[in-house]
This record gives sequence, C-alpha cells and structure tokens, in this order.
Amino acid sequence: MIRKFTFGNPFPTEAVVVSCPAEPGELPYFSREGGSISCKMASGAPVYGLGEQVRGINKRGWTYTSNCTDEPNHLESCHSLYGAHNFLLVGGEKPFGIFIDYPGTLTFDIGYTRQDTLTITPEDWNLDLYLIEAEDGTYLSIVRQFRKIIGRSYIAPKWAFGYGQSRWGYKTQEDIRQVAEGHRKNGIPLDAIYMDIDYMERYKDFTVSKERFPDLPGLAADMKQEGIHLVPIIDAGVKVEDGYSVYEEGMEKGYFCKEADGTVFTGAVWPGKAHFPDMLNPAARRWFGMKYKVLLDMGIDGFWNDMNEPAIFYSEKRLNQVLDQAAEFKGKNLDLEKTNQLLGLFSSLANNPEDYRSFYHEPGNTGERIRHDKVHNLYGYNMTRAAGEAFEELEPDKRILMFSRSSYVGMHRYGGIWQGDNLSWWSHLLMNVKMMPSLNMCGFLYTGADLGGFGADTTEDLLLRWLQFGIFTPLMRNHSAMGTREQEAYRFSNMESLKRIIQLRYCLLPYLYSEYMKAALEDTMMFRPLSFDYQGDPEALQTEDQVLLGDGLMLAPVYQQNALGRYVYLPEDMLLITASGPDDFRFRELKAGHHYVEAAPEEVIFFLRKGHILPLAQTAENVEQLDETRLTAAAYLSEESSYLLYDDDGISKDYENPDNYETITVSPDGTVRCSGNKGRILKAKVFVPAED
Ligand code: MIG
Repeated sequence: MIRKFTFGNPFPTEAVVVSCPAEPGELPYFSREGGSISCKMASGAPVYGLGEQVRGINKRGWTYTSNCTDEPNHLESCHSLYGAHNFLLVGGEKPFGIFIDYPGTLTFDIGYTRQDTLTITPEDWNLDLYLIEAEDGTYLSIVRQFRKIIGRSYIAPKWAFGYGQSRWGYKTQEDIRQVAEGHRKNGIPLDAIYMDIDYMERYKDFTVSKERFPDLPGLAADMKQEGIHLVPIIDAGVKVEDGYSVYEEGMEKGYFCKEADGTVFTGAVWPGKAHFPDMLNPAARRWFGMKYKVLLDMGIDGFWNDMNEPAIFYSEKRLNQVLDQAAEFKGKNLDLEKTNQLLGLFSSLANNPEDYRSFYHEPGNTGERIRHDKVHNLYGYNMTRAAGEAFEELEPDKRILMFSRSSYVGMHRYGGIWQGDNLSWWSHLLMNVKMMPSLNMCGFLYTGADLGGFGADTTEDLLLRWLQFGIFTPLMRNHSAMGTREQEAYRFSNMESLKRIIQLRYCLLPYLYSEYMKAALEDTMMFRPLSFDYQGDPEALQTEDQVLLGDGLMLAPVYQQNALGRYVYLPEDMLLITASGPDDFRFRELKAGHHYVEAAPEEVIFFLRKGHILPLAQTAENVEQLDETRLTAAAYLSEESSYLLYDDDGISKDYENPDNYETITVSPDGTVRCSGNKGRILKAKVFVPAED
C-alpha cells in the first residue's frame, strides 16, 4: 500500500508518473521536530536504498546527502555522489519504504548521530513524501510498488549488453580504429567504442573536430561493419563562442540559465566559459534534445551524458573575486594558516554552492523562476530526459543507448547511469558490487562502473578481477582517465585470461538479457541483496560482498589483491560454477553454510541456486554474431523445473509481444524442451542435488 503526504508547495519533479492522492493528517512512523522527521530503527534491522551512494548495501551507520556532486574520489568519508535517489527501505518487524520527492539538498542520517535513529532533513518542507508498506511482508514487494509509481525503467538496445571500450584520451579517428583493431586482431569481443570529449571541436557539444575526425559518418559505418557501435559523450555546458550555432541559438531564444538580474550565467567547464541550457524548461529541453540529431544522422546510436550535476570548474564572478583576494597574498610571508587560506581560495572555485544559488530556471512558460539550488538534483535528469524525449520523436521505433552521470529518480525512464569517476582501487571494485542492488531498487537497471577503474593506474590483476564481476553488469565498459596507465585488455601480459573472461560475458547473455528485461517489464530487481530472498536469515542479512542476480544466480566476486579464493556464505545448497573462459565451466555442489572457495586469478566463481536453470550460449565476437538458437541449460534440480527466457530483436520496442517469451523446461533425467517457435536446440547439463 502506498500513502502520499504533501508538505508545502512541492516542485513538480515528475519522478512519479502514477497519480496518487495525498492524505490529510499526520505522518505515521515518524515524529516531526524542527525541520526534520525521525523514527527509531529496530536493533539489527537493515536500511536499504539511496541508489548511487558510498558505503554498504545496508546503509546504517552513516549520514548521506542527496546533492548531485562531481565527486572524484568516492571515499568512504564522503556523503554525496552524482545521483539523488531518495528512496529508503527500512527493515524491521513491519518493513516500509519511504520516497522523498524533493529536488533540493536532503540529508539522511541513518544511525550516525544516534545509532537507533533515522533522521531525514530537507532544506525546506516543500515536498511529497510516499510511504510504502509491504503487501506480503517482503522487501521486494515494497520495491516493486515503488517502482510501479515511478514508471518503467529504461531499456537499452541489446548490443549495449556487449563489451565496450572507452578511454579519455582517444583523440583521433585513427585512435578509434586502433582500438577496434587491437580487439579484433587479438580475438577480444567488442560491441562499442566510446568517444570522450576530444572528438569535439574545442569541446563544443554537437560538433565534430574536422582535423581529428574528418569523416565520422565513414568511421561509424566502417565500425558497424565490424559490429562496433561508436558512443560519443555529450557535456552539459555549452561553449560561449561567437559563430557556434548552439551557443547563438540558445542566446537568441533565451534558453540558458540566467542570474537574478537577467544576465546569462557563465560557468567554466571543458571549453572554458560556458552557459547551461535550462533543462527544466520544456522548450529549452526540446531544443537541446533535438540537437542529438546531428550525431544520429552520422550513424551514431548511443550517447553518454556527462558533467550534468552540473559540474562547474568556476564561475566568472567567483574567479575574479578569488584572483583579487589571492593578489593580496603577494609578497607576504605565508605561514601555515595563510598558505591554507590561499589554497582554500582556489579549491573553493569548483562546484561552489554559492554559484548554484546564483542562477535560475524557468520551468514553465509562465516566466516564473526558481533558483537553481532548490532544484539542483533535477538537472542531469532533465538533460537525459531532453535526449530521451527527442529520441522518442526522432527514432520512435528504435532503442538508442543513453546513460548519464548525474541522475534523480525519474531519470531511470530515459537512460541508465554509469557509476562515475571511481579509482583503480580494489575497494572500488567492492563498491561497484554494493551499488548494484541499491541502484536497482531505485529503478536504475542499466548500470555499471568503469571497469579497471577510472582514475589512478590499474594493474592487470585488478582489471581481471573487475572484469570477472563486470561480465554480470548490464553496462560492461572498461574506461580510464587521461594520464593513467592504458588499460585496454590487449595491453597486458595476462591478455589471454582477460579475453577469455570477456568471452564468457557473451555466453551469459541469454540469461543476463532475459533477467534485465524481466526486471524492467515487471518493475523488479535484477541485483538483490541476499536478505531479499532469504529474509530472516541473519547471516544473509550480514552478507555485503555477495549479491543475487536474477532468477537463479548468486555472485561472490573476488575483490582482494593476491587472493586465490574467498569465503562464501551459502544460505542453501548451491551449485558452484567455476569458469575461466567460454569452453571451461566446472560444476560442484556445495552444501549450505560457509566455505572457502578457491578461484585462481583467471577463474570466476558464481553459484546456481537449487531448482534453477542457467541457459548458456557459445561465445561470439559481438552481440550481433551471438547464436542463441543453440543453448546449453545448466540445471541444479531434483524435480522438473523451468526457466523463462526472454528474447527479442534487441532494437525495436515490441516488448509486450508474447513471442518474446519461451519456457525452458529441464528434468532431472536430462530431458530438456523449449516452448515457442524459434527453433532452439537445447542441451542440458543437469546436476541433481545429493540427498542430505
Ligand atoms: O571531469 O570527459 O566522469 O568519464 O572521461 C572529467 C572526461 C570529465 C568526467 C567523466 C569521465 C570522462 C571525463 N569527464
């Protein structure tokens, strides 16, 4: 059951798409004091949610702030990342969900100030609050009800489930061809190459550098011949430059955010001085979205939206103030305090809250304005919505790949997200694991982290272990920052192992795609904490480094350097699958309980649950080449069981077609059959659980 409570005069974020009348009267569960609401958390009860955030799957014991931020370190001590996903699931005797639909800064103190108390504090009380009670006592029913009111999650084209290679540093079309060649020559599968900011002419959105990419349509066509899609980046800020049509049109039509006195706000990002399109204004949004056509017309069919918190390196005004203040230090003897003051001046330039308070949006066509900081968390959402709405208009029957850095609940309908600028740290591999279920709760299904790590130098063992987790995430992209060690799979002495793991991804695709599509179409979660399926099992509740994936899998990634295995907790008997490549699957039954499971550097380990079936394909060079008519169904069962396979053409939007569903049925004696008329030929590999 969902109950809505409205306070003050909320800004219409359009996060919720189902109309839901607000209740009069007191808010249950919570007490309100000053500007906060609080409730007690039962001892040991988990609190889940918040999507893209630091720390555990269970969020208890820290304080988190929804304030979309370009946060380059993702340290345990930070409070905000790029997204604002204000949904929590509070466990206990009577679990409930809470969604605070509020576009400004919002703090969730989850047992930080007082261990047993949850306190939620918005900057003001103009908001809608949704309380969701479990229908059948399960955590999943809370999530599903929430997901139902926020609308169906974005569905990516199937090719976007293949392996992608990216780097901030590919500068020319020759560089792109070399990346393709590096993969193809070495037999490493590849479906996408990402183009970072250097493809543009002086970092201007919707332009292509004539010197470095003289023929993008030709390049895109050649790549497509090899089954590779090019995916360019789009930045939020529009360069200020006379003669640049996007800038000039935006100025003419008044589509950029303005300061209080009506002058257009200037902040600096990559291209230097830039203006920020008013993504909250429907006319400006449509205008910006339609610009993607320039690239669609060149044969591009995927994009990533960056810097849309929006990140601001500095504002013109503040920079001048800081330079004046800094000049006062000239010729002085700077002691520690003075040195820190000087350094502080410069470090205060980027993403300064004062800058976010100095410009406005015009969300309606009424001329009424709202100050940016009050709706800050909606900017990235609406940039991606701009693109999504335009794609709907320009390419109504085709899925376009889209994922964003910044997001708010609601954006999940228009695109996925990548998990931002992580570092090549082992701890960030674990963070990637933990973020998956939290993001799924909030509707973000198409997601993944920069595999191998974005900042800092990766190592070949880290990349290998990270890929061993990345083969399970919908977005599987290797990305790294300028200046760091090159990290394409073919750069390393363990290339053969890396390649074999990437090949494994393609074997798993029938399962991964089915689970993704079912999660999207049924408002459910592809990645779940163990406690969702084993509610009431205290050890499952405490397990933070294993996750359930779809119908029948449990993942237990190795995330420590030099480890040759790991401890795994099995809530029930499971079938251990150890694989080093597409032709090497080994199976072993393990009893419920704790085990040390070996995993040599080149081996990934994961588990098939009792009564479940895992369809596996032969590997392929790319998604298009994948032959899904021949499948092997690995099964762990003692009585006949079935698996619901979803498949479609991967590009059009006929999701509801019943032909997309087939049932694979496997018996303990090894017979296997498949409903539907797609002519699949199945083999079964059945493991019958031993009697206790
Ligand atoms: O602040 O476009 O998160 O993926 O490579 C750097 C350059 C701007 C941040 C993105 C990252 C991308 C980078 N961008």
